[in-house]
Amino acid sequence: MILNIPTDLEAALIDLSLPAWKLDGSSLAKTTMERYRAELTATPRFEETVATLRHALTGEGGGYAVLRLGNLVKALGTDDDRFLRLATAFAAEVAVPFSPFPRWPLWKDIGVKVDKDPGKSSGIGYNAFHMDLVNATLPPDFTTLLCIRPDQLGGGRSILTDAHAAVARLSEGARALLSEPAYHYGTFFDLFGVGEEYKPFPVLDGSAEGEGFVRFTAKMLTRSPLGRAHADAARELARELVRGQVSLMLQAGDYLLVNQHRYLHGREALQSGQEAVPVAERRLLLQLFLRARADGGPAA
Ligand SMILES: O=C(O)CCC(=O)C(=O)O
Ligand SMILES: [Fe+2]
Repeated sequence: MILNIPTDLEAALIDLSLPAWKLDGSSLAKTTMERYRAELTATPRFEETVATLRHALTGEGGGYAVLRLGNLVKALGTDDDRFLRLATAFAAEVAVPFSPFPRWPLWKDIGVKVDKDPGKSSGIGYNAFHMDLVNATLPPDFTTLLCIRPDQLGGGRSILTDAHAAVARLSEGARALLSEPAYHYGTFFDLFGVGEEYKPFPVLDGSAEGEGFVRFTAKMLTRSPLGRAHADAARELARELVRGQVSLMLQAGDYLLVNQHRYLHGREALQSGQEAVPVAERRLLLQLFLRARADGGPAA
């Protein structure tokens, strides 16, 4: 769902000046979360806005949300971290922000590289439906993407699909194959806070229907050698994921949050002609991962 924030909240957030965040290991420090929370709960209608956001992500039928922060990025710019601190504060109301990549900053740049594998993170092609960190035993509970600049040529729509709804439309046979540990994808190197490498993994983990991860990436269909029957079952799932997809164009300041237990995400190809766009004007998203609190609650 798309979530606009109330005008009075917007005005109060623009006036707020949050301190720089601190990390505790690879997670946002508890002191920072408490400080941000204290500052934000004093703004008008903040509590009801984050309650709506949480419900969109974890309530019945939910799984993703776009929080529209366009007026905030317009007012604050991106020369300093003020806008990013506000986005971090909203994220921390959902779950604990963390970086699985020890040497990288909390927010990871996803820019546009014309010479990269087009189907991957900062490539220019179609980025097929996937879960982030699919080959970890504990993938991030939420993956979030903050749009700083959309593709000025008009491509790169975000795609989302309800993974459990797609699984429910599969044949029994396909579901049985997808429940076998016969899938693998990618490398696992120097990651933090996401458990161990999971290889091979089952797409369906035996949780009750509609529960658990649908541990899937359509990228393994072209990039990992899979047995014939298992590959066919995965292709059947990929087809259903596409059948159920929604797509949306993120605008500057839009913050997309995805509950990885329910939805898979991806990206349509960028518009051709990226070579002619100066690097500093190309599409730019910032990615942040979140770990659910043990009790599922919002408090820091
Ligand atoms: O470029 C996008 O919109 C999505 C990128 C993505 O899903 C990723 O890097 O994991
Ligand atoms: Fe992703």
